[in-house]
Amino acid sequence: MKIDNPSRRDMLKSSAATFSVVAAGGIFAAPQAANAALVTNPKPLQIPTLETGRMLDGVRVFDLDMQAGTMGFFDDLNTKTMGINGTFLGPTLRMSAGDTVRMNVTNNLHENTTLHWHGFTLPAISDGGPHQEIEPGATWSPEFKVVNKASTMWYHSHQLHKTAPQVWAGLAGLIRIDDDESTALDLPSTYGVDDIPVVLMDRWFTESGQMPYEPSMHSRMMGMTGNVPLINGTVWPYFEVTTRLVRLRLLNGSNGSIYTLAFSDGRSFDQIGSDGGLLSAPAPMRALRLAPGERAEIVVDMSDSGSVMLQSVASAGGGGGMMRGGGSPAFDFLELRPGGTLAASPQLPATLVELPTASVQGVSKVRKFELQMSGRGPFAEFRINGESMKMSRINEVVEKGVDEIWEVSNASPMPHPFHIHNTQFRILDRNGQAPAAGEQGLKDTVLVNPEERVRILIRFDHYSDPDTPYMYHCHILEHEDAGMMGQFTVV
Ligand SMILES: [Cu+2]
Repeated sequence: MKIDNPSRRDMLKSSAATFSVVAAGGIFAAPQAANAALVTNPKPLQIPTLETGRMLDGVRVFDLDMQAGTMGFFDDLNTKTMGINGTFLGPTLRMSAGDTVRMNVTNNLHENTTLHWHGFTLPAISDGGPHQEIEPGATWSPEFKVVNKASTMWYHSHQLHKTAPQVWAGLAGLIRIDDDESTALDLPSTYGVDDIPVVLMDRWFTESGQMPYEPSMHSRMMGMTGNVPLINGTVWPYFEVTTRLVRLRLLNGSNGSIYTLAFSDGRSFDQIGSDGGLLSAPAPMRALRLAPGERAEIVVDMSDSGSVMLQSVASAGGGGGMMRGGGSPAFDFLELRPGGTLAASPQLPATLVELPTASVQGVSKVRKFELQMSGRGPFAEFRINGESMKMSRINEVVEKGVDEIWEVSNASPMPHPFHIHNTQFRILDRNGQAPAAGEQGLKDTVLVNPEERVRILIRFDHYSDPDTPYMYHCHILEHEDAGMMGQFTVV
């Protein structure tokens, strides 16, 4: 398949050049856009409000208002945005395993929307997918028990054909789940102090500071990417570090960018968690590839007291070039700036949680999913197993409580992050090779590279409903909106 010019590589090159950082007066000087209008000084990282909800008859209740507003990303410019209980993104919702939660989601927008609890195991009617539309002025109040483990989840719009523009505008937020196991571990866990929410995104800003959702033909094919990196909605943020160890809860909340994350001085860090919870042991690494929808919790040691930049490093990816390998853009995301003497941190535990071995012994049910792109420009088609998403079609019926192997293969020339609702699965292998340490834990989204076949071990333990389906789909939101999505029920 051939993709139109301009190539993504050229686009990324020019954006990197436009926003390059020059060293002057400090390790990292204020970056300035070539366009004089898009100016800002480095700003303290915005930490989303931590909401613990209110207790009502033993139920933890969150009130979430989806609304339009404006945001001052740049000096003297107001950008039209959407947010939840605010003008861009939403609060971090904190809950504990075993809680029963109720979400009162009110749609104050002028269009239909939904709110999906990404990563959660929950009843299909509470999932917040395309079947749980909320009309303007209406309130939707799903209730479910938190059966997931301590983890970093998130919530975002999942409106049919409109997920990409609505998330682009800002309809997303983080969820933090704690449990007894995580609380007993001596990990950095003070929100906003040594346990930091890090929502990674990029947005395309116009000269007037607006970020309209107007994808080119190229962006519809490759996923919408931007020229300005944002962390928690902050342009050019720094975080003042006060402790020796810092835990970052990373979410790739972008529409279509795969980031290769690393620190500017090449220091190593430990990954301690994946999408659905903590790993069995810290996994040391120097770079981490994070695709849209994926989360990773990492711990970085700041005891040397030097400033360091969390970057997305330009990479052509594996497999020979941007198109085949899924390259990442060059962005300076977040400066970690130690201030004064750092408070001592407990040593990172050598082991974290016990995870059962992912074994295929006795598993006989295998389902195959092939990710497909065909055509180009206005005739581009996005399918899974030959079918584009159709609300009235149930593609798969899965039996509750039965182990299955899902084989996800990529027959297209670019990588796709494959996300499955209502589950945390385990990656068995990629083209027969065992996954890297950071991918051996609980996952709900897995990046499938071109010509790759990823096998996962999956089971739906908790709920059944023959009428309401869950989704599986590519988490490049332009692909999802264009039909790279299917539906399954659990019976
Ligand atoms: Cu895709």
